[in-house]
Amino acid sequence: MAKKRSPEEHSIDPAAQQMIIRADQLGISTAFSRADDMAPCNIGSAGMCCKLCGMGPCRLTKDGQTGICGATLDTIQARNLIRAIAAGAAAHSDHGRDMAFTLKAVANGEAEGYVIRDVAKLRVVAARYNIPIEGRAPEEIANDLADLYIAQFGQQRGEVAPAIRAPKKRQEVWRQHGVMPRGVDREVVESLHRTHIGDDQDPEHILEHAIRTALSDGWGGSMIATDVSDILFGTPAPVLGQANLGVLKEDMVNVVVHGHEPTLSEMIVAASQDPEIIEYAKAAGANGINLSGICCTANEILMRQGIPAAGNFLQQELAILTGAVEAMVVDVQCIMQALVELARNFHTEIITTSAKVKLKGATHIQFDEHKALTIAKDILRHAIDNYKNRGETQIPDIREDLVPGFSHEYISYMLGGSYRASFRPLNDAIMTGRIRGVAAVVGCNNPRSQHDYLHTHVTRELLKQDVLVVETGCGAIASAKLGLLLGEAGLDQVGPGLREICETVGIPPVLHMGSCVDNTRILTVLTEMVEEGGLGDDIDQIPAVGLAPEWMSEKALSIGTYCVASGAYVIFGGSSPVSGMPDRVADSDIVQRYISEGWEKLYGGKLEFVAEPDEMIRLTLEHIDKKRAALGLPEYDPNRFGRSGDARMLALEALPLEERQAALYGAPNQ
Ligand code: SF4
Ligand code: MSK
Repeated sequence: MAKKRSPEEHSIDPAAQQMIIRADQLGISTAFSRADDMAPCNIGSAGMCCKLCGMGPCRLTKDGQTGICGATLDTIQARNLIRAIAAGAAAHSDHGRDMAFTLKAVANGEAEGYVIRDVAKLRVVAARYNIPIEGRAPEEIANDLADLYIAQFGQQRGEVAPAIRAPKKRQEVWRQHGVMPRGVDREVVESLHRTHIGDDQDPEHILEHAIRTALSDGWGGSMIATDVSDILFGTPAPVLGQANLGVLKEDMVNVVVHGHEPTLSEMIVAASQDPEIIEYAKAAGANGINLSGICCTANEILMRQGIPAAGNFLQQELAILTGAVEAMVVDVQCIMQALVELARNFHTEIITTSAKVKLKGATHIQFDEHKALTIAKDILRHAIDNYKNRGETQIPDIREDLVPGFSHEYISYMLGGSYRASFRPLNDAIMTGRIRGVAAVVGCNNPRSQHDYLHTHVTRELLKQDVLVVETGCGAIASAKLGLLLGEAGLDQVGPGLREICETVGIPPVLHMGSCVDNTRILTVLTEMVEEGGLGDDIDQIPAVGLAPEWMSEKALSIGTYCVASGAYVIFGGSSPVSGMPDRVADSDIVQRYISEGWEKLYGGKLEFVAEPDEMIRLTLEHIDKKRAALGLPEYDPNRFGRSGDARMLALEALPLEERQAALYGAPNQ
């Protein structure tokens, strides 16, 4: 049995620590305590177990050993990996499919309560696919775009449409290696087919299709999900929000939305503002309804509506432990089955809403986009009716402000203004060395490591090194809780050149770009940086790295792989699902080496698993500097910058008047 860790070892977040202590006092298990109780299987976690058929499971723990069918260790590892990637791609893409069907329903006036909020984005996106836009109503354009997007899932031949938005050279790389995705469902199905007993048994060939499957997610299903969410609910722009369990309110009906799809949560936001519902809450003795989010549903409504985030993945149970949550409304992905059992200790009602996700013991209120507002109100009434059942509460008085909402459209606008929106200033800042490079620090929490520590440690250290950080998913919420997503609070922690840029543009040093499907926004930023010029002609030349320090989901593996296929160096923390045990079984890390060195030769990007956070930081900086050198950019030198902007003004203000004037205007003439 693994060692029992203290609350401080479980999480760096004091709000989380308080609830972990409460769970302990009440004798309730959480993912933290269960992770202590359950040591991971070292054979399975190294990718050395196959259970694809009834002759197995086969565990390959000796040199030269094969499965009963003769499968070698590298084949088994490659099959395990591609299956995980396919599941991740399927989850993201099914989300995208549902969004596309909602767009279709809205375009045809069949979706109660929804409107097309961002007509400008609709027109821009439709025009990319040559859908006529001039002189047409938004609904007509939306109908055509919805048809095109719905078709991407079942398309059998050709290329998924959003792939034309990648840099030209990148598209050629994909065509040349035969990994351009044809249709989303086709690539996922083929992954499952190829890994059935007796099919594809050449690991490199299997992993080639893993690339194609992941690309069908990043440049397919996920990109569709992000586009449609923006069109229907508005493209994010900076907004003030709050994060952590302290956003729950003692005197209000607390409804926590959790999962991923914004379709229902956006309607719950609208319904919570309905005077009739507010009145209903007041009649129940509450001061109103307090909505908050967990995981990526939190990110969706936080970045568009400023609705607070109660926490990230590992805080879903902790929110219930406050005793103050009347209803936790879940849709799809990252929802722990433990919620129902945990909620039995309190009054919290767990409400499932997706036709795809039911939990035994939860209340199911089926979501239907055709009558979304009615369903949202129904859910809120359930929560309000439950308010009277609330018992003793303990809400940590801990929350932090943040500014999320940095879509690629907004980044381009903030850098160049309305009339000359552009990535030029960002490219220039990298080219001069004010910004050393860019890191995307994204992904989940994992109770095997200290909650939020790896995310925030890596982020803070990179900021000190003048690396601009963009974040999504649960990682973004981790940084938010630490104050890094708030300009003034974060700027004293960043390097001198980056600080100048943040002060000049007026941005926090960490940009919150959305939920986990929104990693496609990062692909778009990288593409626009390439198109802007000065940083090479493909994504693999940009001084940029992707990191998922606390990953746990299969979706993270799909994201990591599509970023590699797009040319990025991607570093995952924690353990590698294909590590093998080289100390016990020679060459059992063939697959691990292939997805690094092999993929780099083919795609310019590589996927590596690095457990040690300081090593992650070292590798990131080394890669950024290598890419800078290859582009012929000046070597990074922190001493060249930092003498302008707000910091300089503060230093000047501290000087006596004469010295200040001399510094500003030169010494007076004698
Ligand atoms: Fe064993 Fe081969 Fe069956 Fe896998 S497919 S369980 S290695 S016999
Ligand atoms: S919710 S996939 S834990 S980021 Fe998107 Fe968070 Fe990872 Fe789920």
